[in-house]
Amino acid sequence: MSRAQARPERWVVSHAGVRGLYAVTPDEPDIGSLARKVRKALAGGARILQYRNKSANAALRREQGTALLALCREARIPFVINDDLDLARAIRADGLHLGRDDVSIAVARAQLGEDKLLGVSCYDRLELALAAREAGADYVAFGSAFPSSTKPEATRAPLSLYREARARLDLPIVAIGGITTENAHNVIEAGADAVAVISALFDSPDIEAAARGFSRLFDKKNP
Ligand code: TZP
Ligand code: MG
Repeated sequence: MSRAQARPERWVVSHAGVRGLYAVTPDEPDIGSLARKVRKALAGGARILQYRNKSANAALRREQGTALLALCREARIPFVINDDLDLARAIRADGLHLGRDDVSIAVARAQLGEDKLLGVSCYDRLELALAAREAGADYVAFGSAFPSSTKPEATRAPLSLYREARARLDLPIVAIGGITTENAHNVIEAGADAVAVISALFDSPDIEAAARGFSRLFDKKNP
């Protein structure tokens, strides 16, 4: 049985599921406030949620991850954990997002199983994406697409990289970094299947409207 066939059917954790607005959480210590923000992003059409909190300790991450997983189950969208394999395992999240300082795809796959979604940060490097694909990644992310106030030190990925990746990869491509409803069309036209967004979504005075604005940008693109 292929990996796609083996995946659970309660929600679409498949290549096709990585498309549209990919909401990534801000470092927010207060669970109530974080959950309220995420509810709005989901109401506005976010298609996938990543829990990323670089400031929280393991106990807070567990508490927040558990709360957000429940919201994603209700909304029937995949819930992905950034960095933390142990947390992804413990709460049975739908997937894990890995960067260069995290465990390998092989280790994550072995520990999480075939039905989980594994994403890999590839910065500005197509060769990392090609290797990630070989190692069994389900999607790859390139960025920072634009200057990011959340991660100002991030390497910049030129638009030409998204085009080249689109031509050479049959995996979903996620663009991240400084993406707003005004500039997102550039990465979508260059081949990104999804836009991963923190500040332009969660710092917005109207998170639901912002999410809707991002989601609408994908209406014209074929699924
Ligand atoms: N990786 C590259 S830029 C970035 C990450 C995690 C931060 C994205 O946040 P924002 O606020 O959408 O620029
Ligand atoms: Mg990481």
